[in-house]
Parts: sequence; C-alpha cells; structure tokens
Amino acid sequence: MRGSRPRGAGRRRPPGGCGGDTLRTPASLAGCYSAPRRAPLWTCLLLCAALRTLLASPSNEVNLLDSRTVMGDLGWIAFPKNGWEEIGEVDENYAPIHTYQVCKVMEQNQNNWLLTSWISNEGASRIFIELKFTLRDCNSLPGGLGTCKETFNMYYFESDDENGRNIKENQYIKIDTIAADESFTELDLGDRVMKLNTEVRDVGPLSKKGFYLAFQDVGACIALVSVRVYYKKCPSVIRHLAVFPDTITGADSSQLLEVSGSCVNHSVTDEPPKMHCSAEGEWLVPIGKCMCKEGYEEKNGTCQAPSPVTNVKKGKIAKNSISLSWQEPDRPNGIILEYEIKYFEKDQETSYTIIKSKETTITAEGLKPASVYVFQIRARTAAGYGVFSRRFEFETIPVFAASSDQSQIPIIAVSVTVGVILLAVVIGFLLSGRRCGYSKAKQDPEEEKMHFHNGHIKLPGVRTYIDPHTYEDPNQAVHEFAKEIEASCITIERVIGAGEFGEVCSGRLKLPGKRELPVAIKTLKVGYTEKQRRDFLGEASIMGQFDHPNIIHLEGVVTKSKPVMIVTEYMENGSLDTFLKKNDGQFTVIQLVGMLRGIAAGMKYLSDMGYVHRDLAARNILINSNLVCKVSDFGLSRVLEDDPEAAYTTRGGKIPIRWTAPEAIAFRKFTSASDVWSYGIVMWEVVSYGERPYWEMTNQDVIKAVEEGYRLPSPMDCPVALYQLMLDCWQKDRNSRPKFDEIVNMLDKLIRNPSSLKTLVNASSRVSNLLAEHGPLGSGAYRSVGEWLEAIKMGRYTEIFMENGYSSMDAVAQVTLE
Ligand code: ACK
Repeated sequence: MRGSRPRGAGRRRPPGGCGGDTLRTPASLAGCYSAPRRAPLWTCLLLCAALRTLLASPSNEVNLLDSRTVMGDLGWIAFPKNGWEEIGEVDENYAPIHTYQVCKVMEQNQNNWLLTSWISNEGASRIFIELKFTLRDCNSLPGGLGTCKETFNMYYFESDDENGRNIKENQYIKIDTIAADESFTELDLGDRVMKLNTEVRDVGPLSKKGFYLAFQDVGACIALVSVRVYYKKCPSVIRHLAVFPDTITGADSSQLLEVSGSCVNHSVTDEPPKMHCSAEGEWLVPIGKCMCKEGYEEKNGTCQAPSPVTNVKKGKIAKNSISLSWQEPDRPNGIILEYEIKYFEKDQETSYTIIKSKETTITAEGLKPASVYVFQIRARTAAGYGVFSRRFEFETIPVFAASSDQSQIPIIAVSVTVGVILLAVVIGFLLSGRRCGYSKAKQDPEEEKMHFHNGHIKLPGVRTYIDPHTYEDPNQAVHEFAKEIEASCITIERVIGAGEFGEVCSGRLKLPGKRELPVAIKTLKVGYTEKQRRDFLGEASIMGQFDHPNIIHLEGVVTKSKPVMIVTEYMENGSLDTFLKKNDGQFTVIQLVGMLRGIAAGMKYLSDMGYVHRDLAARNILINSNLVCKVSDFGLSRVLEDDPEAAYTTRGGKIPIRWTAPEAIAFRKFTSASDVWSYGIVMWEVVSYGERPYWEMTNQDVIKAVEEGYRLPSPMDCPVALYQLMLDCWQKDRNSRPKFDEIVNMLDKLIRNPSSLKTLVNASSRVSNLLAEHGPLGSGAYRSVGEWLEAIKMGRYTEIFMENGYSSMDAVAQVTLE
C-alpha cells in the first residue's frame, strides 16, 4: 500500500481566515452538503479553546503522540490520495490544527486509509488511543443515502523501527470499529451545536519498540479532529517517607505491579516499604514505612532539620564558668525555636549536662576549675533538632587565676598579675604555718542563683536531671530511665485509688532472682490517646532518673503489653495529707520534724539534680509504715493539669495557688526557690495535721492576701523554730529564702537538740504574727474586731483576741510584731 500526502497537508491558514469567505471547516462541522457559510472569527476561537481544554491530560498519562501539539507536519499518509485529506487550519496562536476529514458518502465501495507515522512506545506495553472526531448522522444527509456509513475502523501494526509503514493492509491488526456514541462534547458554534465525540481504546501487550496506527474509512463522513496516544504510569510519589519512582503500568489491564520505595534522606527502615501500581496508574496498598533518623522530624514527607551550628566562640572564662556564643546555622530550614547545649568534662561523656537557650549565648556554671569541658550545640526548629555541632573544647581557669575574656586582653594581663600576687599571698600564708588546707571554692551568690535559674546546670559530682522532652521519641526516654517489666511478674491485689490516667492498685512484684516486693501499680486506662500515654509514661521517665531514700522509687514500667503500667515501691500509709488527717494529734513533735526532714532531704536531692517539682504539697508526699516520707507525683505540665488543687491563673497556666510562690503565680517563675515556698506550706500542713492552707479563703483572696504581706499564722502548738522556718520559706524575695540544704541542716540541728523545739508559738503571738503581716489592718474600715476577723475569714480567733484584751480596732491597730 503506497500512500500520498493528503491534500492540503502543510498548508497553513491564518486565524483571520476563520472569518473569511472561503472558510473551510471540517466537512461535518460546516456541512458539506449545505452552502458554504460565513462563520465568525469567535466561532473558530471558541472551538480552539474548547479543544485545548479537552486536551489537558491527567498527571498519570504520558503522551506518545498528541496531534494537537505537533507544530510541524504530522507526516501521516493517505491512501488512496483522494480519500482522507488534511485541513490545514491554525488556531489564534498560529498553532496548527491537524484535522483529517473524509466524506465519500455518495460513492460506493470506499476503502480510504490514513496511516500515522511510527510511534515509539517508550517502554510501555499497554497504550491508549484517544480519538476526538465528528461523524455525520446519515439520516441528516439529503436523499437517505444507502451507501452512507456511521463508523470507521482503527488498526495498529507493531514495528521496532520506522521501516514498517509499507506493509499490506491485511498485516494491520484491527483494534476496533469506532462509532459515534453518547460521549460527546457539545461545541456551540453560534447557530448550531456540533457533537465532538471522544473514544478511547487500549492495545497491549506490546512487544516491539513502537507501532503504526491506521484509520480506515468505508464510506462515512468523518472529521478526525485529534489523535492522542499515551500510556499510563503511577507518578512518582512520597508515601510514608519512602520515594516511589514513576512506574509504567503493567501490560495487563488488571495487573498490579509491586514497587519498592527508597527512604527519603535522613530516614531509615529495616525493610523497604512497598506499594502496588495499578493498570489505571493509581498507587494502591502501601506496606511498611521509613522512620526519620534520631534528631530529625517528619514534615511534609521529609526529614529536614536545621544544619549544624558551626561557629562557636568562647567568651568570658572563669574558674567555675565558661561563656559561649555562636551563630545561627547556615541553613536553619525554618525558624530556630531554641538551642540545646550539651556539655561534659572531657573524658566524662556519660555524665553530661544539657542547657536550653533561646539566645545564641550561654554561660555554663558550676564547672570545676582548670578542667577541659567539651561543648556541642544543636538548633531546634518546628521540624525538630538538627545534628549536634562538632565538639568544641574550652578550659576553665585555675582557682587562683582571674577570669579571662577574649575581647579584653589588657584586663587579662592585669588579672593575671593580680592572680600571681594572690597566689604569692596564699603561699605566704602556707609558709607562715597557718594551715587552711584546700577548701572548695565557694560560689558567689549570683552563680548559685544562676544554678537554680537554669535548672539543668550540673553541680560537681551530682547527676543531672534530663528533661524527657529533649527526646524526640518518648519511648526512648522511658526505656532509657525505666526498666521494662514483664506483666507476668506482677500480681495485682486491690485498687487503692484513682488517678487521672487510670486506677492505682497495690500488688506484688516478683522479678527473677529477686525477692518478692509489695508494689503500687499505676495503670493507664484503655482507650488512651497517644498524648495520654506519653504524659503517663513521662512520670516514669522522670522518676526513673532519681535514686534517693526520700524520693518514691520506680521499679519499672510495663509498656509491651496492656494495660500500660508504672510500678513503684509500696508506701503503706498512702498520701501524707490523708494520713495526718486520720491521725490528728497522734505524733510527737520529733516525729513530725522527722517527716519534714525526709521531705526536705528529698527536695534537696531534686534541686541538686536541677529538677523543679512545681507541685510540692502534702497530698503529693507518700508515707510508709516507718513514717518515712517520700516525694512523689512527678511530671511535666501534666502534674498541674491533674492536680485538683490546680486552678487556672489569668495567664492561662494551671497552678495550685495555695502552695505556690507569688512569683510563680504572677509570672510562672518556677525555681527551686519557689519549691522552697511550697515546702513551707507543707511544713504548715504537717504541723497542723493536714489542715487546708488558708482554710476556706478563695484562691483570689489568697493571692491578694499574700501579695499584701499576709502569711499563714502558726499552727497550734507549733515550735517557734519551725514557724520561723516557715516564715523564712515565705519571704517575698525568693533569694532570701533558705535553700533546701540549709533547711535539712536546720532540721537536723533541731532533731539533735529536741529542747530547741520546746518553745511553742503562744496563742497571742500566733495572732500577732497574723496581724503584723497583714497590711490594711489599720484602715478603720471595720467597726469591731469580730467584723474585721470575719472579713478576713479569721472569725474563729475572735475569742482569743478578746481574752488577750484586743477588744477594739484601736487596740488591734497598736499591735506590733514584737
Ligand atoms: O492517699 P492514698 O491512699 O495514697 O490514695 C492515693 C491513691 O493511690 C491515688 O494516688 C495511693 N498511692 C499512690 N502511690 C502509692 C504508693 N506508691 N504506695 C501506696 N499508695 C499509693 C495514694
């Protein structure tokens, strides 16, 4: 079969032609049997635009040929020459519209072939052919033509190269007979509506590199407006942190291809994730996933974290401290939320300290003199932590040397001189026979304060608390600090209480090779959310870091089976507040002081670890059968969320007002010094056998009264020394409050010298304390002492006032602290 160029091929008509007298539209569009009509330009443009819209192909289809987008000659041939002809139109952008038409309905025995050029299949084994055409309804033709057909045929022939076009008709394989059907697009051509049919057929499996298509007309009136040949693929996609490449669909129309994904940068997996590519180009049935590596967080299908901090410079270096500054990472990849600074004494990496800072400077305090410290810094964005910087080593200066500052070399010189003089003086002292030995360099008060402010800074020789929040994966934190216990080792005996996350039970723990222990078991109720699980286990991650006789001891956790449990030592007498209420007046002062000493020792340990409790109260102390008190209820913000005593402040936080220092209520300044304030309240609770602090006063009244200087009066029968300690804990200036080690020392002294506890605060001075601290007393607003005492919810003391001669407001106003 030899073909020739269809007539008109290659001829191009400018868009203006659309509005000209000699407009040629495809046969079925213009109507070959009607007189030539003048079509307006907009009709032509409308058709072009409509076609272009229709031609946009979905993202999972890859075109092998689209006659509408071929700018030059299509290279198709027609046989015989007078059969199919190309209508050489161009659109408004002068782009060709390759439309082929044939309309030999008047003549018998038509066999008109239109052959495409060779089309590579680009490796696809199933291809799709989309035809857009108009086909004239034979009934609409005048004279009811007997030879008129309403179909045409489509064929293909496979070939590895372009030399296969001259084959015989009968070597082509028929794809289908194409008829106009209901799936048409209506084109409004002004005074008439044309029906543009779209038909799609598929062919496969193909085994050669390419193929030809052929369209056979046997006597219809057709305009083939466009031919699009394409294959389908499952487009490249990232699912579950794995990249799945562009995948050509299988040869079979029901075939699913299994495709392995590769993990995105900074993510890993044990087994490569898989997905299945359907014949329709859809990804189905994902299996497995990749996980971001430690230090990276998943965001929009990537694991992207800030680039490392590179430029770390030392600032002021003293005997106990090193100041550093650094620059933001080159590629922050987001807004830097904070920096984490890890440091440790060289060769002591297992005992490190973490500080967080929103600034690009820090001062690490509490360091040993003349020691090398290693620092690493990493930044955190919403995407998580970046990797740590390389190690930077800096050395503190010796005890007797002056501090160094890189930027102040002349000062260093002076300081060194002073240091040398000091050294000489000290040597002189030693030589003069006055033995002073080596004493630990005393930290100045400011350094000490910094220690508490930062919370995480390490004291020499003491382990440091690590905030479980610093772990990306909360499971990692809990397993770092808590032993996993097999549920079969636990026997639950009875329910002893209810916690926010589930029941609290007592039971027994029998670990292999160990003796059986009585234990308390906190359970996480079923149906918990991921956040509840995290918060619940957060307490174990904190508790597991502590090891002290006055801190509740964590035995371990059960996380591998359900219910999730936290197992702790069993405290026979339960919580201290309930225990004291039940045993009102039953203990000697020494026993009460012993309880307080234990709590103070536990708190000293926590503050040394850099842990601020925030919810120290008698209800959060547990007491065992030996009356040993242990601090419990650890958590992060959760502690306050759970505590029924915690109330919302105007700043939105939830705070147990009666136990909390004013600066913590006012601006959330929670420090070990605010824990000391709470400790003073616990002292008051203990000595008053579980009385409620500030009785029935409202939280608002408590805040106001404390702000105005009012303090709780001494409990009944309270040793002066204890009440004085309470008042010291309630100093407005937090720096004036005693530290926990001082409290422990003071209580030890009292225990060693019980007679010091004999002097009790007497009734009148109990009241005078109350008065002295309370500001607006002399305001004259009250007519009687009783009225005033009622107003401040102290009506119960009216009788005592009267007995002691304070029967008028004038007399009350004369009372002084003395
Ligand atoms: O006052 P309680 O008897 O002491 O009631 C509460 C209850 O569980 C809910 O918290 C008791 N409880 C909590 N932990 C322990 C423990 N380790 N040993 C004994 N009782 C505990 C607490």
